[in-house]
Amino acid sequence: MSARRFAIRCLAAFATSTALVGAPAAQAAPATGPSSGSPASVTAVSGPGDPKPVPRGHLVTSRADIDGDGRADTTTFRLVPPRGTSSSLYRLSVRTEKGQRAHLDFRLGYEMQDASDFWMGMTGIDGRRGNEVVLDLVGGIGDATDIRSYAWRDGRLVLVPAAGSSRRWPNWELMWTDFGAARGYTFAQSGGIRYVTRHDYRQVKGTNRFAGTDTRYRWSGAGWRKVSTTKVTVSRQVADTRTTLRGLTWR
Ligand SMILES: [Ca+2]
Repeated sequence: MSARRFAIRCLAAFATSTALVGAPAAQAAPATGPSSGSPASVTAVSGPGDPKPVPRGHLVTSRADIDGDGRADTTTFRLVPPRGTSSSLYRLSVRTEKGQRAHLDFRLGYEMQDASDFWMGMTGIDGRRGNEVVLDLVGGIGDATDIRSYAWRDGRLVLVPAAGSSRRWPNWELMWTDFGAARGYTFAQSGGIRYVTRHDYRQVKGTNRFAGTDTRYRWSGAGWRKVSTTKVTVSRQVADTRTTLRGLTWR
């Protein structure tokens, strides 16, 4: 997914994100029911470091290790056929290579919107073995993002809150320089420890420079722990490079 697409999606971020997005409706439970899907064309070309494009449709299937045993598991995100409800039910399901199952349900977006619209990919977010599932719960509607990461923990799928986020808004929050601010994250691994730096800048009035903070967090085992905050002033060009999720390997 390109930075430009993110930027376009940001236009109405303040107006629509809360109205359209529901919280996960259920915790992990045995996954049941048939899968549905209609793979067709492939989404827009992505650049280096961006999530990999997936076939458009009502079913996304991924093969990456999620429980940390090094063996590929099956993760799906799909539209559940509606039963007279106005919003659409989507289900994130995992079946591990060992045969363990869990799922999370979401009510999202407009009726019958492609499941692939919400899928970003699988990548290592936290400092634990195994990948996390990354979804954008806005799914391209309303020009906003609501990026959330989910991990496998002891047979359940659980939210991994973004570093520095609030309980109410645990998403990985992005903002773009076209809107007079820059926000994003840079992930890094050092000495076996997972770090992420949250960039949070505002445009300096009347200039082409952006000033704010880089706040570094480390994965503590139970969550992100703040390490340090540094004040920075950077050019617009540099700020533009910090408005995504950088340093991730998408699978
Ligand atoms: Ca596995």
